[in-house]
Amino acid sequence: MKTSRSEELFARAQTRIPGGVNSPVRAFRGVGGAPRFIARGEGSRIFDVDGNSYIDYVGSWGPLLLGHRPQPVIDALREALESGTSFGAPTEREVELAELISRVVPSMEMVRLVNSGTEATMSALRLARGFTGRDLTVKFEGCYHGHVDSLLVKAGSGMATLGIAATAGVPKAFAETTIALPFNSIAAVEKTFAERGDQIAAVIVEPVVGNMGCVPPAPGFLEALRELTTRYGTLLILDEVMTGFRVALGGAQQRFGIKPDLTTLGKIMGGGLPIAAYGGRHDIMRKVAPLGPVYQAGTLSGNPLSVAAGLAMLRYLMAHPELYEQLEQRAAQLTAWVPPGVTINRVGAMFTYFFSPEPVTDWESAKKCDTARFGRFFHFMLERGIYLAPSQFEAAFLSTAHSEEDIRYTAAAAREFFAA
Ligand code: HOZ
Repeated sequence: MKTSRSEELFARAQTRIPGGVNSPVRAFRGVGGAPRFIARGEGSRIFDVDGNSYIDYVGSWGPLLLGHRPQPVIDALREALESGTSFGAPTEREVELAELISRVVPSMEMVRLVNSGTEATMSALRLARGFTGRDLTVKFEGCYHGHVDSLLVKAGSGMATLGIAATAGVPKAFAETTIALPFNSIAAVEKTFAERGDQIAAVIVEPVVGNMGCVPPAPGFLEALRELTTRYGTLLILDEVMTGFRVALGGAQQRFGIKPDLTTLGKIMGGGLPIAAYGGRHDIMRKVAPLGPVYQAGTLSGNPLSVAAGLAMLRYLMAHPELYEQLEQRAAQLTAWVPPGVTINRVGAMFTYFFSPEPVTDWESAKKCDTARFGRFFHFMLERGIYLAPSQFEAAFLSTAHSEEDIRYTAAAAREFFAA
């Protein structure tokens, strides 16, 4: 496979961009080698600058539930572009998008649009502190909620990939407002609440973790979080940036029947454009400026292009509920065969091949994976035109554009690797 143009670009990029990339995991440090520079995408495939084509299981890290360049999103963007790119003033479509989100995710009684998942979690957390008058947050080891200062404690995703336990640049006082507990441990949460429950503003959790690889909640875990937070007057924030509109139309909260106080959304809700949202109970959201004292703002918030793409995406998903069954079946087909020495976790159309024979239920078990072998698997698949996330600690994402043939080809390549 010829990769010289990607290599050239990577060398050039590294002189002007830290690590040659604009988000760390893309640098391939978790698997070695030079990243492929992508020229375009279509359906289930991406094409690099050397002309190689890959079946794409990254899907822009989750947003592309309909694959690359889905017609409804492209049409909506073309139309929106005719009217302007940014106004910094309210538009009709923002109202429509907020209404639609509330309809699909009923716990989001009011919604504020922002530009990225990081902004959504940062704002939700500030709101939780402003609403409760408390400072502490409980998060879970291996969960990643964007690069919010106080949440970069034992975080997953790039921090896990690069082995950074606590990032430089976060004041100690900020980090000390966060209590990181093992995911899926009800006992740890109960103990923490018994000791400091009256100081905890929020519990924030990825209801299905995507950022240490895919790790589902143990039966009863989310329910216990709901019960404990209610008992102590703490807000429960479900970070559905990855799971929203993916594990079910109404996200993980629909799939697992949990009603959070606040929700954060991103990725799919923008149809591949930068947009995110936070929202929840009326009484909490009414604390957000200009109604209340919790300040949050943004010039590009509710950007007309992102809103148009998001509306087109969500309308399509609402009109085609059957696609979730198709995604479920295809993902089940792809992950049906469990290779020796591997654990596969899957929830709907997100999954991870963990290179560990043990169940992976939290960060302690995830970090036991054989990352060097994962790296060899990654490159074996890449050479065969299959593009997986370049880290053991990220999830793979399936789209409706992945055909049965894509799935068969991918499964056959995986069997070939494990047979060798
Ligand atoms: N950290 C995000 C995935 N969990 C985004 C990675 C990227 O866009 O490079």
